[in-house]
Amino acid sequence: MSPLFPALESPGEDVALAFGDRTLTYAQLAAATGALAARIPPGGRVAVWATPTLRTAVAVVAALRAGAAAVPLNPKSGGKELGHIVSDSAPSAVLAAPDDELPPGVRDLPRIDIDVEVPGTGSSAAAPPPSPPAADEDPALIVYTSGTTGPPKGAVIPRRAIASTLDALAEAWQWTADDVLVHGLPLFHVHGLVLGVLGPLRRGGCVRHLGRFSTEGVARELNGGATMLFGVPTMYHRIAQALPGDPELAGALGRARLLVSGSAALPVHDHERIAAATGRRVVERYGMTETLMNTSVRADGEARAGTVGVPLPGVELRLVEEDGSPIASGGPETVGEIQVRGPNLFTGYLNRPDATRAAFTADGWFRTGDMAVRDLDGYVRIVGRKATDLIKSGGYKIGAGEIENALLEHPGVREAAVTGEPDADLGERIVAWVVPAEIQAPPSADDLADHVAGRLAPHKRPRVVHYLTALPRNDMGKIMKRALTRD
Ligand code: MCA
Ligand code: AMP
Repeated sequence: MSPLFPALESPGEDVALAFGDRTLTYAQLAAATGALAARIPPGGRVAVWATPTLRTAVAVVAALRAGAAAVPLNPKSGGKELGHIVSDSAPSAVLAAPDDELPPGVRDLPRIDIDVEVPGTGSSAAAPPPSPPAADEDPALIVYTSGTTGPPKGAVIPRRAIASTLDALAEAWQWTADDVLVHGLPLFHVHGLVLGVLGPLRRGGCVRHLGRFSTEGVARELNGGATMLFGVPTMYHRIAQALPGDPELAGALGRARLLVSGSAALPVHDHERIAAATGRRVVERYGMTETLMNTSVRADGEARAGTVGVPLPGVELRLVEEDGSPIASGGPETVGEIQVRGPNLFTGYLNRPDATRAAFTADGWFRTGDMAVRDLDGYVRIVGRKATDLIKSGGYKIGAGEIENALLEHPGVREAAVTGEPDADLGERIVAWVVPAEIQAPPSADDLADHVAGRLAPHKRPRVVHYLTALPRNDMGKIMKRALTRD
């Protein structure tokens, strides 16, 4: 296929990546990724120890230039989660910075040190042509995503999907090489990595990564020439909270060309508070790991609070009834499940033909599990999810089942159920309902949070723990989550 990053073919001196004061021009990026790509076995899979750093961005681009698929690993994942991802994806090597300390399991993989300091930008600029050349359908990324039960599944994202979603967003957002994007998102998920790093590089523009999200960092970069901001609703909530006492932040946001929110619903209250303080309306877009981006409010469209806009170019979207039949002419009162079809879709879950089959209809529509209505002019409004066992917290998708399983592995837990409840900052917070093994000596909430954080990931830890003497169950023995109340 044509290169994913045309600007790396004849690279110039414009800045491509900035992480704090570490920057790389396109010429330097071409040299660094060219040299690294030559050390990556083409065609297979390589893991990337995905810290929010310049090195991770270089590693992923190098893997793509080598024709390999990158498997980003969250460095904060616990042993159980990392162990599953490494054994499921079986990477031939791990790309990591020389000073990264890798945990057991990851440490045992052959290691390729990521070097971003490549002397000279001439002869090593071009990556060696992969053999055979990477094709459109070849996997580019394997990104692990939670389901309602069981361990996370690896979504196989082909090169074609990345190219098509980024080009569709460019059209919808009038996104060009002149744009400078600022964000502080993690680089092991689609939002921060595909949209936030590969997006600017495909356009030949620039990304400035904050390392860690802060309203100060956002204000500094937008006041210093950045034109776009990407964030999850938790970040916009924190911005909305800070705005009343921070005129510099309000001025910075007012100056931006585009403020984009995604990964979860942006509360209307935060949308309106930001609009009132800055004169700018946040644009929402809707996507999934499996589908990349499906809809967005367009840069030249109306940013209506509570809507995720219209289908992106090339994306077919329909709402269906519970029995799967399409809703022909809906309207703002008719709720249906969103199904999508198009070149933005993944090819399937790694090693999970059963889950892949279940995710698609016979004629190739992907079942998102998101429930929505359509305004009369086609704007999509997401109103909920089919599965109550999927929790979105801080923009991360978390399956109740994987946390329940982790809790049950704690010796002090006899029974466990996990739910999500509304949280002004995180959207939803994880709540654990636990029947202790010894009612008189229950494990503490901190102990249970540490246990889950250490096995899975810190963002999957319960924020609230309720202790019960028994879980409410129906006649079949199934836990009735809707009946959960404090003892
Ligand atoms: C606290 N911490 C702990 C524990 N308690 N660590 C271990 N064990 C514990 N018991 C640590 C955390 O690791 C973290 O460390 C710090 O305390 C604070 O954690 P927390 O409160 O959880 O988070 P936060 O720092 O307040 O983060 C909020 C956030 C974050 C920045 C909004 O949730 C975030 O980055 N979200 C982005 C999610 C995302 O990218 N989703 C995209 C999915 P430390 O301080 O060291 O960090 S892709 C997707 O959804 C689709 C495609 C789409 O549409 O985009
Ligand atoms: P993930 O599996 O982490 O990629 O999360 C995908 C899910 O995030 C979708 O199925 C939606 O439920 C949710 N999502 C993403 N963007 C939005 C948005 N703008 N509004 C509401 N929900 C969203």
